[in-house]
Amino acid sequence: MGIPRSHPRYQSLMLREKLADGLREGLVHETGLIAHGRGEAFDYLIGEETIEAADDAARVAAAQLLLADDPVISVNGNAAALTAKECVSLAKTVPAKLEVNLFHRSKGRVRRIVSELKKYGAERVYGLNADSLIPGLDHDRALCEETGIFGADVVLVPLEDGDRCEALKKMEKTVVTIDLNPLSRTARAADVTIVDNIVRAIPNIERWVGELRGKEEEMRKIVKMWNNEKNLRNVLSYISKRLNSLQVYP
Ligand code: PTJ
Repeated sequence: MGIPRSHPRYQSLMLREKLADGLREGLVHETGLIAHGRGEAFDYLIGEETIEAADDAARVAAAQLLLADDPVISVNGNAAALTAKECVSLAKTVPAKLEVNLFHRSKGRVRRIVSELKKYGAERVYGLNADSLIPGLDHDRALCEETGIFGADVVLVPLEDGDRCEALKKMEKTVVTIDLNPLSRTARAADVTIVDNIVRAIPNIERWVGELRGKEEEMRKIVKMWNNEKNLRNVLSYISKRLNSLQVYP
């Protein structure tokens, strides 16, 4: 569909188109469209921009990825449809491994997402040869690779469901998430929650990786000082102040 650039909702409509294309190409699960709708609603509430609290979280996320021994970026259908190129670029910059991990898992969809990431230059993508299980999960999202997510110390899990986030925490991994819903179980269980649209958050983490690389002392300090609960409270307070200040008829 040709959406004119002049359309006031151009960016948002383009993201919908990307997801619809992703569904047709077999990257996105049907329910991914519903998940995106929920994300859109929260994006509206924060003003469809990276707010300060999200930028702070992206900075800590970059520090966590740089300080990690074995960082992994987990990619699902929505993440692949919206940010395959950006995920590959971030993985190369850190460097971090990429693993496809799906809630509604099918071998075909894992294969298609792996190819999509390779199309943008990923050399190795984990996920097809799942040989390990994340303990405590009784659905397919438990399936992962021993040398990928299973063995990682820091995992970036965008657009996640709460269960896996909690299970990864129980494995003593550091979990970084990107979730527009500051009230989700994932947002509350993760060590670092970036409340931002994935399309803005991934490039922003990469920008911070560039800024922080080599500044080990500074990175250790910001990781130590980080309080995720406080940051989520800041997001909620930002949203409520913003809503109070909005006029229905400007
Ligand atoms: O590809 P699969 O099979 O792994 O399935 C992926 C989905 C997203 C369908 C699956 O993980 C799922 O059902 O997720 P949930 O439980 O709906 O959670 C998704 C979260 O991501 C929600 O809290 C949304 O608000 C949030 N979200 C949706 N779109 C975006 C987003 N957060 C950031 N950027 C977005 N574009």
